[in-house]
Amino acid sequence: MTTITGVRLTPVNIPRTTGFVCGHVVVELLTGSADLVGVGEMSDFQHLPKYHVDVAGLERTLTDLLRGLDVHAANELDRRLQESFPQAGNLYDKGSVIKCGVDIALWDLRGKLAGRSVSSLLGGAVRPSLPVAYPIFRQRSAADVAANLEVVESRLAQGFSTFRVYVGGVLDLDEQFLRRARDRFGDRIQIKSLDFSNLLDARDAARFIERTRDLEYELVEAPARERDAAGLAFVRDRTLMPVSEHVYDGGWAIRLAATRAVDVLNIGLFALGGITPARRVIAVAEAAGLRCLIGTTQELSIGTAAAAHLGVATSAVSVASDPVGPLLYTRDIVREPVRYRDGQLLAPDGPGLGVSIDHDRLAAERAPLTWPAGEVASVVDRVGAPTR
Ligand code: GAE
Ligand code: MG
Repeated sequence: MTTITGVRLTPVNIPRTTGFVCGHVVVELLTGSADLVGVGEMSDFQHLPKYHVDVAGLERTLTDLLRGLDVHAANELDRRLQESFPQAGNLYDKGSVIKCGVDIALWDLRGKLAGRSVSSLLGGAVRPSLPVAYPIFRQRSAADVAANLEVVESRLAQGFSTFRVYVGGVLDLDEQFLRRARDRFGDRIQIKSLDFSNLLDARDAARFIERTRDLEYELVEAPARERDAAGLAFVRDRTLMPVSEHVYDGGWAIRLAATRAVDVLNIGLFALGGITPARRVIAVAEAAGLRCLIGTTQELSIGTAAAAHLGVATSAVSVASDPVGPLLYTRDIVREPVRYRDGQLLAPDGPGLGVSIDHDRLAAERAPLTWPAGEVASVVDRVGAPTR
């Protein structure tokens, strides 16, 4: 029996290429053997509401919660995590981010003990790699439109041909970007989705879809206010566009299925609390005949590796997924970052998640999580440095 002897949490602040700094917490589950440590990541706490968790206090809490438990006591470990961090029912619930970090470290540990990759523990890969869509962040000025067209050009040259376009801010600029992208790149690019991020109500989202539907995109994500299943169903029926929405818990997944509000469930490990609860939601999708994609908050390599293992081992994931964090951040804290090939994310070879912490890098990045003064809009859009 291998027991958990302690939990080590290390906060890091990693800037994106846009200058926006995201705080993450690296998780190490200790076992008493220096050679056997489970690694996880509480990814991207830089979402509203604008506060951070007390990392030292959380480390003590998690140590008390997990110490002495058998690594293979998955039911008891999950019960304790769910009981102590109940689902809040919103996308950026910090409790879910915390559970996710621990859960993926437990999968890593079990994989290391078995000498097998996490995807192998999940039943084996059903595809060699995970197709992903590269995100184009929301246009806030005419200059953004021009700059984002260049992003498409350069990512195309690197093998990414599927894009996800954030919309719902300045609609005229959104439309301008979409039209110019189609004119310039034609069918060399696929637009997987317009992601409305719940910024518009359903009627306004439907109007925008009607005015841009000639631009050929595969689906629309979150085209209604948060938790408005009736609004999503309205958009789906009115526009006949396939709809995807983020899932925050099993109850919401069941409601989305029962109200015929969506075609696709967006399965974000950060939102659901890790691989273990995500599998329960995937079972709902399978029972309801819905397709899935693996969503993202934009993780570093550890969180992205977890998404990759789940994605390659889940046949319901038949829509391009979203995790491209390692391409958006300027630095990482692992020895070998996860890799992308021809627009697909590769699940690292195991054992476990197949990524290992570079302790020099981790020490260099270690710093308290902070919230510099800045505009809420830049937090939502993930584009500007959150400083004035
Ligand atoms: O890049 C980001 O951090 C985004 O905010 C991200 O968390 C979400 O947009 C997410 C989504 O699909 O809504 O990727
Ligand atoms: Mg989204």
